[in-house]
Amino acid sequence: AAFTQLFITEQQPGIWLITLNRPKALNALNRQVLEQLHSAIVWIENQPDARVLLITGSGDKAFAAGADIAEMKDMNAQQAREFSQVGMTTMHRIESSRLPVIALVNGFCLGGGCELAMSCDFILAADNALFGQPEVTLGVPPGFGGSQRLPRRVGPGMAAQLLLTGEKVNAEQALNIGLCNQVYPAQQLQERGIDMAITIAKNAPQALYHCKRLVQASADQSIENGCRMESDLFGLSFATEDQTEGMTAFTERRKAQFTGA
Ligand code: CO8
Repeated sequence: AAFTQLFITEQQPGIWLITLNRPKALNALNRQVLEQLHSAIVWIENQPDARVLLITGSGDKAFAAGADIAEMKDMNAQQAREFSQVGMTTMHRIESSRLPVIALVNGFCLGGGCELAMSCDFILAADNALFGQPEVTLGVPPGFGGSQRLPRRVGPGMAAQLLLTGEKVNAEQALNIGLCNQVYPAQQLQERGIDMAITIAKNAPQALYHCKRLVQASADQSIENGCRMESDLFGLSFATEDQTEGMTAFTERRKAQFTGA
């Protein structure tokens, strides 16, 4: 496939980076970008050695400044609902990826951009990051899952404040409310993100996937159901070679070499 709106690079063995590439439009998410992003994730997952996925924006101004307003402006209700579904599908595909996915947020991360970042497992931010859900200033609510993912990240009260004011928060404020996990100098963001991805990639792939699913389940299920799911996945992991390798390596006082089997 030709990815005209994205760069896809393997930064380190198994560590893949998708860079949104519409810097002149501050990486605004139009239909083509959303569809290519979806295809790119599937393509990367099909690389057997892929371990971690990073998503960032090209240029030094933006991760993504939202869904493409020019493309949306004249849509009717039916078309808008359909466009929303395209975005929703891509966001859900990221969330349910077999790979850990980290958003590296450089600059503006607004509307659909923030919704994209929140579909990732977690967010690392540059010190110039600006987050927000300014949809209400355009006369609409969020359309790519922001009303559901933001409260899960920052709690309902803070989510309501951000959604109702439409105001932006800077990297430090985003850190304080738990929207991003770390803030780095902009020039270091990519390198630090890759370092964290390398740390993650050393761990057992199936265990990582179980953790990811369990964290997501915690938002939607009773603690009883979530803990039952944890027991099930814990049990399942004892049927993997990586469990044997991980625990054997510990007793042999060496580093485990996980294969994903
Ligand atoms: N869509 C399309 N183009 C955009 C967008 C966008 N979201 N954001 C920026 N651009 C374009 C500008 O039009 C401009 O293009 P040009 O040079 O051709 O005029 C270029 O990017 C640079 O932008 P600015 O000149 O405005 O740069 P500034 O540094 O002056 O300002 C801002 C940067 C503050 C980020 C400003 O561009 C801005 O406010 N952008 C819009 C932010 C926003 O409101 N985002 C939310 C969009 S709504 C949304 O995401 C809903 C998601 C769900 C959709 C549901 C489907 C129906």
